[in-house]
Amino acid sequence: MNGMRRGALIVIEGVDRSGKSTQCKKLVDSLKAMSVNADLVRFPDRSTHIGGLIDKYLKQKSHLCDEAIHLMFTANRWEKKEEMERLLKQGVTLVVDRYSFSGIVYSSIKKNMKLHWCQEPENGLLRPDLVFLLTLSENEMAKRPNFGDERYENTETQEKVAKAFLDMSREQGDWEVVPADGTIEDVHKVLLERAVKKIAEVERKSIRN
Ligand code: ADP
Ligand code: 2DT
Ligand code: MG
Repeated sequence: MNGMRRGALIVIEGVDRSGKSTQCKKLVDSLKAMSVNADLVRFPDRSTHIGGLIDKYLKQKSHLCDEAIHLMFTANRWEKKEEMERLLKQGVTLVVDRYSFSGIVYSSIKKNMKLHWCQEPENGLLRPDLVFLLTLSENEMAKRPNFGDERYENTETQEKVAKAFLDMSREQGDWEVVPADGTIEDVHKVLLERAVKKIAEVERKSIRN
């Protein structure tokens, strides 16, 4: 085992259009350009069977009760756990576009969905080494391109989501709240610098559950 270095598990969270997908791709590209082994993971992963059901729900082509869709999003993470762990052990850093925190936040803002109930099935999944929370000012939120027509893509939900993410960030270690109003390059520079530091910091540590 001597000489084996593991990859880091780095998650990017935030409201819709905060730049998560843009930043995830750029981060993976820059890490690869620096010869760091890195890969992109996204949740929901719509390519699996469960992911297909989630896709239909998000596109408003199906109805599921709040509890059922919550557990499906969680199952979509559980079905990727083994593969993610294997990659991390092989030294691949995983940059993850949304994770359990989106799962907890988007469900727990719904009526009659308790935070604790939403958190429970996430326990035992791989614990990220670093979570970036991208935040937008109200002004910048209004300037970003229009919402699509998926479920949750409306101002009222997004305001609740933004607040719930911030509340969550106050309770956790390993979170970096990154104001994401700046240019794509400015935000990228901040994320890359912190990610590189974290990758070096955890490479000899064990993977956390
Ligand atoms: P998310 O994945 O968080 O929903 P995206 O990365 O898809 O966000 O970005 C949403 C939209 O905003 C895209 O059109 C993208 O090009 C644009 N965008 C992303 N980052 C910035 C930025 N820093 N400044 C201005 N526009 C941005
Ligand atoms: P994007 O594919 O544009 O990121 O939108 N969601 C996501 C949940 O409700 N629970 C989850 O566990 C996850 C990962 C947020 C995906 C939408 O799905 C929501 C927006
Ligand atoms: Mg996205």
